[in-house]
Formats: sequence, structure tokens, C-alpha cells
Amino acid sequence: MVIRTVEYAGTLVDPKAPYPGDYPQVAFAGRSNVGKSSLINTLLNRTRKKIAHVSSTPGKTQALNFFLVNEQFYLVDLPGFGFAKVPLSVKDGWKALVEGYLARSDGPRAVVLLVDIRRGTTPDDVQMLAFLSDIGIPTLVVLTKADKLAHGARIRRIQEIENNLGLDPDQMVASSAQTGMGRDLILAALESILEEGTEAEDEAEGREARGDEAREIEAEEAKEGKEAPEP
Ligand SMILES: Nc1nc2c(ncn2[C@@H]2O[C@H](COP(=O)(O)OP(=O)(O)O)[C@@H](O)[C@H]2O)c(=O)[nH]1
Ligand SMILES: [Mg+2]
Repeated sequence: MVIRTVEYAGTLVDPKAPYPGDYPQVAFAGRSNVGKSSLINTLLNRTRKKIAHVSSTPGKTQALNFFLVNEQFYLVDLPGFGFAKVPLSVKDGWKALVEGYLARSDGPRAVVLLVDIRRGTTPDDVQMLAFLSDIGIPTLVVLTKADKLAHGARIRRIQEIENNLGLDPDQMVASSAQTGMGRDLILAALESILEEGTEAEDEAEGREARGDEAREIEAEEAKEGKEAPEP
């Protein structure tokens, strides 16, 4: 997937509120400080002009932030979880907002769950994975800050986390916002999630799913007709 355009589309503080528009959604989740804002900025090519704020006050924002990418899908930035020092009411608020949103019938097509490669999964991560599996949302686990481990240690760590969670290898990607590691794999995964959803919709509406060729031509036409955004 080539990122052509990104725009901030809106914020939801009520999980039942209407969306900013009618595009498929992919949500990004993870504990505070896991590197979510950094990864989103790297994925969207926003290394200079940051779109997701890199914050030093974990768990402060309780809102769902929508970014429209390529006028094709919303990347939804979920508030971070796993903040130990906040009052219970804040945790309850987080749960109502995030779980309420994820469980919507018109909720996200997939969730990207970020886990710090050195820390591994926390009980919050495990709970989140169980919740997502219960409601049947496909999940990609991204292991962040992979640049902090040497190659061998990284491979061992990935294997360990994979075994702990009982995930398929293709459900996990190691990434680094600093080196760009994992970026292409994550974007390819997002693309295939969005394509699958489109084919399913076409079938449901009795239309024939369009071939790859038609889609490629359309993508090229869209590219030709649009200026690339300033980096
Ligand atoms: N070495 C390294 N540090 C990172 C990486 N991603 C994020 N960080 C650092 O981790 C801290 C938290 O990052 P941030 O993106 O704000 O996390 P968020 O709270 O999940 O949005 C910041 O100090 C980042 O500079 C990475 O891939 N590698
Ligand atoms: Mg952040």
C-alpha cells in the first residue's frame, strides 16, 4: 500500500456516536508508551509533521481519533491502556469507550494490537486479545521497538511471544518506528484486510468480486490524478 493522503477526520468520545464518514476502519490498540503514536506516524510517513502526538503523559486522552488514509479507510487511534496509577473511574471509562466501540456491528474490520517486544504481553494485552477473539475481530500483533534487541534475541523473543499467545506466525510482525522495520508488512496486512472486506461486501450484495487487474488499474488512475502529499 502506498500512502498518498492522510487527514485527521475527527474524534469520538462516545462509543455510540456517529462516525465522521462511511469508510472501513482499522483500529490501533496497545498499552500507554508502547510506541503507538510513533508507529502510526512511521506507517503514514509522518516523520517530520507528526499527525499522532508522541506523548509523555500516558493514558491522558480518552478518545477515539480517526485518520482518513488514501480516502479509503480510517485508521482509528484508540486510547492507551494499562495505566497503573489512574483512578478506577478512568479505567471504567476507558473500557466503556473502547469495548463499546470494538463491539459495534459497524466497528473496525481488524485491530492492530501493539506489544513492546522487550516487555512482552501484559495481562491487559491478554484480556484484549481474548475480547477480540470473542467478538470475532481479526487481530494483528505488532511487536514494537524491535530495534532495541539484537537480531538473535529478537528472533527468540518473537517465538516466545508467539507461543505464549498461541498465534499464527502471520499474525505477528516485529517493528521499529526508528528503522522502519515491519512497515511494509504491516501496510500489506492492512491492504489485504481491506480487500477481503470489500470482496465480502461485493458478494453480500450479489455483485461479482472484482479482479486484481481492475483494482490495480483503478489504483493507478487514482494515483495519476492525485498529487502526492508533502512529506
Ligand atoms: N527505540 C525505539 N523507541 C521507540 C520506538 N517507538 C517509540 N519509541 C519511544 O517510546 C516512547 C513512547 O512512544 P509513543 O509513540 O509516544 O507511545 P504511545 O504512548 O504508545 O503513543 C517514546 O519515547 C518514543 O520515542 C521504536 O520503534 N524504537
Ligand atoms: Mg500516543
